[in-house]
Amino acid sequence: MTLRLCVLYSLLVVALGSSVIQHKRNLYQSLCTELSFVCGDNRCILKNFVCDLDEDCEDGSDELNCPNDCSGANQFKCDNGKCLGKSWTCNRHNDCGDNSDESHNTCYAASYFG
Ligand SMILES: [Ca+2]
Ligand SMILES: [Ca+2]
Repeated sequence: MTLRLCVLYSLLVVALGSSVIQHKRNLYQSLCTELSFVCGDNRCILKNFVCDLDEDCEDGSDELNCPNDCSGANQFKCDNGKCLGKSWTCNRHNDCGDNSDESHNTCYAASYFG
């Protein structure tokens, strides 16, 4: 019985962990705060998800009126010129193709000097 509970618990931890690694989904907030962006349907998402090249509002309103030169606060420009949402950086996955989203400079230096 104890072993069984332990196995169940482990599965739960793995499931929760992978849902974090699986980027962001089901990200509508139950409460809108000053850190929220209000979508066209009046639901809220975190401001960090605005202009990150990924439609998080159902109507895509978080990706309207965004810079198209990769200069947005929630965007990251790879060394090879590719543009990513910032949430794709430092996730241990080479999303740029040249690994610049996972480089030491991107993931550590910025936090020391930024
Ligand atoms: Ca977005
Ligand atoms: Ca990445």
